[in-house]
Amino acid sequence: MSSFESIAAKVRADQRISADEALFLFNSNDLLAIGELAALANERKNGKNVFFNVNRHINPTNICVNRCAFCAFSRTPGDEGAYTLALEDMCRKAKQAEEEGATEVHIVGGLHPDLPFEHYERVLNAIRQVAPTLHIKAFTAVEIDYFGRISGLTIEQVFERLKAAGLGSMPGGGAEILVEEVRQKICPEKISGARWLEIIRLAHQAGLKTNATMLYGHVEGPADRVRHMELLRELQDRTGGFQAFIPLAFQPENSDLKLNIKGTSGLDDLKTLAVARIFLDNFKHIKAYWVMLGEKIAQVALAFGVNDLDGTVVEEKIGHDAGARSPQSLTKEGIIRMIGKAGRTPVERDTLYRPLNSYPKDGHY
Ligand code: V47
Ligand code: SF4
Repeated sequence: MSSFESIAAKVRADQRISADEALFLFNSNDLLAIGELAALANERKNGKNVFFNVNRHINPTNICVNRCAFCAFSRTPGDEGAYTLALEDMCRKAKQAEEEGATEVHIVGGLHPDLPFEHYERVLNAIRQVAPTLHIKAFTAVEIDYFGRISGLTIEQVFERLKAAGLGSMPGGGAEILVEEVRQKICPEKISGARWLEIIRLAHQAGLKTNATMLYGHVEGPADRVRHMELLRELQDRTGGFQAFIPLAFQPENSDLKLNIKGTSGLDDLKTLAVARIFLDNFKHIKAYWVMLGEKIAQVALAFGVNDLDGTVVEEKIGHDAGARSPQSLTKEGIIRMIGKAGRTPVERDTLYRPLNSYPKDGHY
């Protein structure tokens, strides 16, 4: 039988908690006590430092053959609002980002029915040429699996080719909830949870760092969230290739998931981040993605075990097409102020978490 005290004793002694214990925390309403433990676990790993980066998102196309039920971003060819960016447009966005001080471009998009694998190599090569200082973090495991299918290449070969074209690391999307019964309800066309884990394992084997996300606040229950995180923790024990864990709060507008919900509660957001921080003892970074959480919850999350606020983003479509109320973009100064006002030390990082600039914790924000 779990009790809060026995779990707290483990966390204080820097010991791993079990899946049952994580579930116990999810089922508890003592948010402040959970938050305090998460803050302890985080401080041990990261001190007072909170990371952010200056980045820019580019979504090359919203045309997608999968049409996941939760996704308000995707379109079928011919639908109103369907788009595919020209190579020149992507290059212009990347170059402008570099000129404005970005260090990373984050590229993810739909699974386009007609574009060949070579198109994606061309995108990476072209961006690398016009904006050579940008780190290219691109393509979810779902896209990588698709590239394998449309090209006939093995996943190992896909990674070799993309790395040769300039791929630096991968984001953590497409994980959703890795439990099959949940996937069948929210994204039946998408690769299985087991396949997502396999592609990520191969990415790590190819020397690419990745993140891991978790889409929560829809049909899943606490046990599904815990199982999801347990699968990630097991893979991280084997590869060490994950950088950050990023819970994504489901935005319910304009999606085909007809749930009578207005979105996640602030309490659930904070508890999810805190339990993740405690349970995922082999992940260094827990990221509060302000786009889905809103700036205020993301800031409060810094007292609940979070040590990363993502970045400036600049142009966000996936959450905003689904009704996210956050701005499309934050300035670097705005992020520094959010972190500084929470009593933490803002640290600008590059994609691989090397510190670039840090700002005083008690500066006048
Ligand atoms: O995989 C789609 C999610 C993901 C909705 O790795 C939705 O640094 C909420 O993975 N409500 C893509 N979420 C975005 C993503 C990401 C974002 C920021 C940083 C990183 C990183 C990764 O967006 C998808 C899906 O899970 N998503 N629709 C929605 N309605
Ligand atoms: Fe396509 Fe990704 Fe949207 Fe699913 S979540 S429909 S795979 S763009």
